[in-house]
Amino acid sequence: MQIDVLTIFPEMLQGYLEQSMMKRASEMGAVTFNYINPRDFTTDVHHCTDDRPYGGGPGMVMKPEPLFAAIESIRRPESRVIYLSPQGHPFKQARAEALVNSAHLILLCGHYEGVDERVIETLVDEEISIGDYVLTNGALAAAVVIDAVVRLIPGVLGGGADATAQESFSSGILDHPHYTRPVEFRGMQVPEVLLSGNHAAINAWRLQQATKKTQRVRPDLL
Ligand code: 9D3
Repeated sequence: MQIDVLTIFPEMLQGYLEQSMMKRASEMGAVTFNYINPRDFTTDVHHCTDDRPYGGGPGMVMKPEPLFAAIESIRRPESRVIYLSPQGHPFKQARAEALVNSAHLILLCGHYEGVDERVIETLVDEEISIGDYVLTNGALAAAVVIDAVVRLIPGVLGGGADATAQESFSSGILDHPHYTRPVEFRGMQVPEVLLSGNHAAINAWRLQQATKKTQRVRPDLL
């Protein structure tokens, strides 16, 4: 899988994508990350990527010319162009599971107030938001989407073929509590059932705990 990120602040993403699991994924050849700076596709002397909004109002808007030039220079028939913006579809695990089947993702990070609407109408296949809160720009959102997708590429996550099969959100509810040694810590005990060796009882307890937690914190999932 190839992932090209269009951003005027590539360093914001590089720091994250060059560590840990994302680094491992690119080292094993499961994914290739490229960074494309729209500034490199400007033709004016000051290399302007933004301009004032028609109709007035605060902030600046990313100009269409550098974004069209940048995207048209890298896009192929199999490319999927995703624009990260607060106006996008809320990002869910199901989208990550669908996107992992793409050969080429182009992630366009919003900066300033957003991008010229003609870019969205003409070049963007899908607009994604990572949640209902306000970020300063789309770079962190791109890192979130990339992380969620790349860890699903077979072999990237350690722990065998179905390491992602048992996890929270795949089952539709939150995870159960976890314990490790010591069996008593500052007077707090590990629940007896987990020491029993009775796997049917352990699974029943975990499902009950997960359901209670989901009811309490995320009733919308039930
Ligand atoms: C006043 C209107 N604001 C839109 C809600 C302006 C605005 C705020 C923040 C415009 C851009 C941004 C920068 N955010 C993103 O680019 C972004 C984002 C986000 O802020 N929240 C959740 N998901 C995303 S994806 C990209």
